[in-house]
Amino acid sequence: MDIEGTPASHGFYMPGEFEPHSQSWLGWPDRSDNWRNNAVPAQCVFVKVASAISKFEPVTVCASASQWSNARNQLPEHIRVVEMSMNDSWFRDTGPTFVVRKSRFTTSTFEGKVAGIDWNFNSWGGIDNGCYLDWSHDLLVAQKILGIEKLPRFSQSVILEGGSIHVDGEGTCLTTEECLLNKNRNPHLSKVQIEDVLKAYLGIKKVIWLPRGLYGDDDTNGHIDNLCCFVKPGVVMLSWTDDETDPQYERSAEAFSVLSNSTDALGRSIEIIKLHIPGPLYMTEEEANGVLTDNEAKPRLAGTRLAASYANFYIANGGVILPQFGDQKWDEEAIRVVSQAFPNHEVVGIEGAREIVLAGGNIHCITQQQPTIPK
Ligand code: KQY
Repeated sequence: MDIEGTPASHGFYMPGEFEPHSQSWLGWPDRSDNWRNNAVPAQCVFVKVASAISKFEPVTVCASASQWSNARNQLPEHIRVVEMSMNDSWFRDTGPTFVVRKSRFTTSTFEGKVAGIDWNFNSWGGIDNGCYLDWSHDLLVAQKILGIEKLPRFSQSVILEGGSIHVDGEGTCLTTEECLLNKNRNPHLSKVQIEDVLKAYLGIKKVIWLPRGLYGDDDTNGHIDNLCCFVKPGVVMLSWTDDETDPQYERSAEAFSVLSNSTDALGRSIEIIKLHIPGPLYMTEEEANGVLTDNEAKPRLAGTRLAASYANFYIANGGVILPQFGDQKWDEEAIRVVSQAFPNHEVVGIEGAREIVLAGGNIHCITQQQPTIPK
């Protein structure tokens, strides 16, 4: 059901990821010009991620027709597998942004307390700058998910990926100028106009703009979800490095400065928890050679610095699903820092998350939470 008006005008807002979910959605990777070795290693990691999340909440994995049987065979039985066409499997960005409301507005034309925003999408930058040339199936993913769940849909022509926003569910949104103000997304919109869209669609009151995302996150032009996230209202976990010679240092330091000089929508100052990045990690010759080269997808080059961060985790009901990169020191430190920040969650490290980074994202980017109906 398509709804006229904005989510906020019907009383909807986007809850924080740390609030309760009814389920989580993932796609199934298969394109061999982005996932090395015909996506076989990546599929193993997606199985690990989906299985880990399913210990905390129901999971649905969507796979294209040619991959449905393969996905079904690899995934545990309690995970639902649905056939769905897609160009790639980044459901944070192509899935709906779910919104909720606590009661029906008297002016609202329909019942229901959960709905979804179906943003426009251009493959992270369009024909000239994007990751692949045909995103026609991706454009329908959000609508299909909302159709399966029989949930109302708010369609929006503005290009926006879910990985470019984080909210605290209490009126504050975090994003980066590098992505949302990039001319390859919505060149016709000013910063104020973009803020107005975020307010009307996410039901927020304040946007905190960080200048840039993670160093090397060129696929997404600096998505916020690779740099930082809300642990809870008033507390942000920020990717960090102590190495001042690392180009990431300047980016993290400027984000730290903006956050520490900001208040949130409720006027609170923001507590910042530093989460040290791994590495630096680089794409090997063997990894780059495993990716099929064609004229459809962005080429992958050996020696490229990987946009790897632990902040790209998924918060499930009572669990945090955290990337691990085979960097013993920083992997262990990330488990320690995240466990301390989420004392009521079990932190589950996913070994082999490097496979997802090789294709340009991580665990948060491949997942999409569907919130429960609020009380
Ligand atoms: O960071 C994300 N939310 C998605 C990454 C997409 C990379 C496409 N190659």
